[in-house]
Amino acid sequence: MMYEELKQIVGHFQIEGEVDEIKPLGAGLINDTFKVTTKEENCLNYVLQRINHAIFQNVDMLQKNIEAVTAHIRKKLEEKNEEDIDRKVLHFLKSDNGKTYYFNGESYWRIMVFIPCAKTYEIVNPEFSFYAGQAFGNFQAMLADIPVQLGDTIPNFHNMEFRLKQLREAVAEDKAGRVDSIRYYIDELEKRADEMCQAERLHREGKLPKRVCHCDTKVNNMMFDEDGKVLCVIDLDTVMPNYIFSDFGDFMRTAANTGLEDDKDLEKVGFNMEIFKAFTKGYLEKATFLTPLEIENLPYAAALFPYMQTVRFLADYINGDTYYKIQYPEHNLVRTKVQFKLLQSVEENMSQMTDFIHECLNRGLVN
Ligand code: GN1
Ligand code: MG
Repeated sequence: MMYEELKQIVGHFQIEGEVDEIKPLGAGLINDTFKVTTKEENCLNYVLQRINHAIFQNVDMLQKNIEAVTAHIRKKLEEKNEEDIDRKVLHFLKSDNGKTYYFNGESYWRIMVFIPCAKTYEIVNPEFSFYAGQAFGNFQAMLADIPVQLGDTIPNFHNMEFRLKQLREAVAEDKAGRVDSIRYYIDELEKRADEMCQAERLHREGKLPKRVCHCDTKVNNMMFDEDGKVLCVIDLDTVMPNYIFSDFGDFMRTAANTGLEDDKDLEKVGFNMEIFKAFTKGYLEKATFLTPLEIENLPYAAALFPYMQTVRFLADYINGDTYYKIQYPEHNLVRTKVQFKLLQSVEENMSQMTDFIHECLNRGLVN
């Protein structure tokens, strides 16, 4: 997209100062993100995003969710007399139509304030993971009493039964003629399908609640300050009611993977138990609302997310790459292989994870 067009879009929002530069930012697979730098040194900088409207079909609901979530978190931080609140919760600007988004006849756009002196990471050490665990536990705790009912910005987003149904449909249609080459993965996924749909079953039986979750706790969706402390959680598009497994599981899937999400060298991919332990400690310390059933199932959550992501990447590969941004034709297949290798490594660590959770329970680390 041309600089002038982007600048015009920015012009529909009340920013401080004059635009100097607009450059691509981040590594998200769904939305397009840009950093808007202003000329004046004492003015704020901004983040401009084009919302992927094919995926987030109800942008009005999406932004209402985000406004409710950020307002609630801000209020909680103010009540606690926290310092530096503007770096601890996102702030979205209103456009000239009074909404926190702008439609230019083609796409939906939004602008938030760029948080200064903050960093995101693709890889974290155990110490940072501990802080991240506290931050996500805290995030869920702060949102536990949000006074509005949040909408499902993507219906059935982390519903494993639904994701398997989508995979099976993709296989039946075989739009890109790729099914024959990936039979091995389909069979491996089917072997585990029943076990992996446990959350949906527990929910139906009334044993597992839905709580407000972030639902995209990739390690790179968190901003850290100069000392490695978490400032805030970003990428709020998928904040919606779900099982807490989502936030625990997706962080493990990304942070405890010793390789990259699209590593071509599968030798590098594996599950790092030190990251698991550190994150779990931090999370359990803050997520004091968890039920024993939720806690006991955290190892299941660690397996569920690489499993679900294998299903999602594979389905997209079979469909001919219509959902995730790709950089080369086999990209979704490479991602599928990584997630599956990670899942196998999680499975090898299952009993160790369970022991660790019991240890935490026995040592009273859990309320
Ligand atoms: C997408 O937008 P991003 O890159 O943070 C996806 C997640 C996947 C992830 C895989 C709305 O997240 O669910 O886990 O890619 N978001 C959506 O990397 O589908
Ligand atoms: Mg992201």
